Amino acid sequence: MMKSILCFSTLLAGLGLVQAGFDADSQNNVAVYWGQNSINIANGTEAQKRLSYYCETGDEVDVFILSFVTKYQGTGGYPELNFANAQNNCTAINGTGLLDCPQIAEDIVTCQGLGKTILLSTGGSAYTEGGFTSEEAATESAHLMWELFGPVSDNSSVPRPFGKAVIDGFDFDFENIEMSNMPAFANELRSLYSDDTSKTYYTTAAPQCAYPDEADGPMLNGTVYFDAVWVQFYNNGCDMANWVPNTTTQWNFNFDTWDNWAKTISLNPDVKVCMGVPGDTSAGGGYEPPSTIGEIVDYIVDQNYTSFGGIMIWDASQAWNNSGFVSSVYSYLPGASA
Ligand SMILES: *[C@@H]1O[C@H](CO)[C@@H](O)[C@H](O)[C@H]1NC(C)=O
Ligand SMILES: *[C@@H]1O[C@H](CO)[C@@H](O)[C@H](O)[C@H]1NC(C)=O
Ligand SMILES: *[C@@H]1O[C@H](CO)[C@@H](O)[C@H](O)[C@H]1NC(C)=O
Ligand SMILES: *[C@@H]1O[C@H](CO)[C@@H](O)[C@H](O)[C@H]1NC(C)=O
Ligand SMILES: *[C@@H]1O[C@H](CO)[C@@H](O)[C@H](O)[C@H]1NC(C)=O
Ligand SMILES: *[C@@H]1O[C@H](CO)[C@@H](O)[C@H](O)[C@H]1NC(C)=O
Ligand SMILES: *[C@@H]1O[C@H](CO)[C@@H](O)[C@H](O)[C@H]1NC(C)=O
Ligand SMILES: CC(=O)N[C@H]1CO[C@H](CO)[C@@H](O)[C@@H]1O
Repeated sequence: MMKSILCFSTLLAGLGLVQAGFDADSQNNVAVYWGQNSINIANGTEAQKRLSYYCETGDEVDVFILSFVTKYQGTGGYPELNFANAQNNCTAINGTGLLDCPQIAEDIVTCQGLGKTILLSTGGSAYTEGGFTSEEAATESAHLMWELFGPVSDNSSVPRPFGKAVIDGFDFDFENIEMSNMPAFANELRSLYSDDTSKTYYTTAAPQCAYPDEADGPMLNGTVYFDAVWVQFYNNGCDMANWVPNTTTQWNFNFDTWDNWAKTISLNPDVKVCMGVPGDTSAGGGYEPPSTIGEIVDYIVDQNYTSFGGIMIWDASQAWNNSGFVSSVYSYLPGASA
């Protein structure tokens, strides 16, 4: 058994397929947010490109997180979407804030064919809805999200933004806002995952490193089963810039807190804690070059923070303009194969 597994991974490495989707047993997962064009250039070579471009050129990336669903209960009672410049390739769906995005649909299939896990994130710093007024509204919305983005159902007539493409799970990235009734939403969605046994669906969140996280806190408090969290170790007093080399006593950089959260509070004690980093100097405060990220990862591993699961990068547009960043960061992760 062991031997055939080894042969299989050798074969994959030989083909140059270094990564193949989210792996809960790995410490070298790489997740990248796509959709918000954070480089903020509308046209030209530096602007965000279509999703498949990043999947085809990002061998080291396991997970792409599409951002963002900006509302759960928007115009016409449907969720709303925003993909920055990528939505120029979508059309509005009449009577809703949804978008019909055949190119993203095509690219989701292409990316999944390359082994990538594709998640859909709700939130972002512009999210202002604050969750749901009741548990009933939350569970109803979970069913609608599943119908819109989960497996295709013959008896459903909802306008699916990605057509027949089916995402691999849902991410929560709520910031600067108090959220109501989110555990009910997340748990209902998770219970729907079992409707489709043809593949594994994931639930993830991107809290700030300051603990407890105000916005995602109620979901992280032992109430919701998360497969991974992409903790934002940027823009905060606990971020990577506050890591001090050559000491085990870190006063501010707080990966220890999150490792402890994983092992003692998280509903899933084997949840993976991935370190969220900015992809370039202006993608977020506290940018560090790959070599420093590598030193921080060494510290995390030396401290036996075994919940560590890899790196999250915000976002594709900036990381790709920062030549070599993604592959270099990957090379410093435990068990990296290149
Ligand atoms: C929009 O579509 C064009 C034509 O296929 C493609 O080259 C471009 O990368 C797409 N842009 C985005 C941001 O998805
Ligand atoms: C959009 O829907 C409204 C009613 O919901 C209808 O009056 C209108 O004609 C529709 N527009 C298009 C372009 O389909
Ligand atoms: C569609 O049918 C399936 C069973 O085939 C059922 O579980 C599901 O609730 C139905 N969905 C809707 C929207 O009616
Ligand atoms: C988490 O749960 C504890 C105990 O039930 C409670 O005291 C605390 O306020 C909760 N924290 C958050 C962020 O929800
Ligand atoms: C501090 O640690 C770094 C690696 O993290 C090492 O390269 C350097 O030599 C150390 N410096 C001292 C003074 O120990
Ligand atoms: C590292 O942590 C794990 C639990 O996560 C524990 O089983 C193991 O004994 C620890 N190893 C060391 C060297 O402390
Ligand atoms: C993109 O990368 C180039 C080359 O390093 C750099 O000169 C430019 O400032 C970057 N663009 C942005 C918007 O960061
Ligand atoms: C030539 C070209 O691609 N123009 C686009 C530049 O960006 C604006 C704003 O996003 C689009 O509306 C144009 O189509």
